[in-house]
Amino acid sequence: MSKIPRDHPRYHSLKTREKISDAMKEGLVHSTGLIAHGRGEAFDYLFGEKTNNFADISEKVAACVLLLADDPVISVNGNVVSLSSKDCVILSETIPAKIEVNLFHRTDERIRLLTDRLKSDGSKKVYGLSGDAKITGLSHDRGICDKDGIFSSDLVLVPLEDGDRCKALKDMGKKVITIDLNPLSRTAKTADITIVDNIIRAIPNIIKWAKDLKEKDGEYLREIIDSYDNEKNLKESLDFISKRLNSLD
Ligand code: PTJ
Repeated sequence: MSKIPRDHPRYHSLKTREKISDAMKEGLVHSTGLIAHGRGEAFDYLFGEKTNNFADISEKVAACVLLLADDPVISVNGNVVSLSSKDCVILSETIPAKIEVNLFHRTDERIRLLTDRLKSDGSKKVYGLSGDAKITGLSHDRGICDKDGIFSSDLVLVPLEDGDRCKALKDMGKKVITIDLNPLSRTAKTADITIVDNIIRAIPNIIKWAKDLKEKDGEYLREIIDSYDNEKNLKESLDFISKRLNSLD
């Protein structure tokens, strides 16, 4: 039972820590996932723990790109499932998009546990277990994927990872959306659309935008996408941090 009092000023942050720590004890999250979470928390603190305007714009554009894709896949790891399993399932149904478990620290046991969690949260089909294809040019286990999932997709949503998979996916001709609180990460700089926001807030806001925009025609969505500049958006996120650090706000 949680000993965190509701009136603690850091209540939500501490509850989230507890959630991810429990998920590690259950075997869903890898121990290094806690370190990744800490890095995210530090950036979230600098961003005021809210969805800023630049993030809201990326979330709207992400919804448009997902709605226009032929075969989109939401790629999930231990951290993503432990924090946002239900939201990932709702997003996959809203678009619709496939969900695939893709792990850096890959074991059959973790894939099974994460698949079971997504299924108990409502997902009818989860990809990732067969691992019958390879992302070209990746030597580590994050390169193992499903032929009918990530391998044959045209768009992949890749939240919470800093590494070389984003570039490898782009080299295969896919579009990539990432959710990453660190605007300086390799993935943040390589993706087509970088959402600098906490996944806990980002996925519900993409769902909201997707519901709002679902009935619009392709031309309307393409105009929103064409007016977006990822590099400019990343720069705005960095300007936000530097202004905040200079103003002691
Ligand atoms: O589950 P596995 O085996 O695939 O392992 C996952 C690891 C831990 C390897 C994966 O999460 C990872 O690659 O971690 P990194 O390299 O530390 O990258 C994670 C990125 O996500 C960092 O840039 C963090 O700032 C960011 N991040 C962490 N928590 C959040 C976040 N971004 C948005 N929302 C968060 N809650």
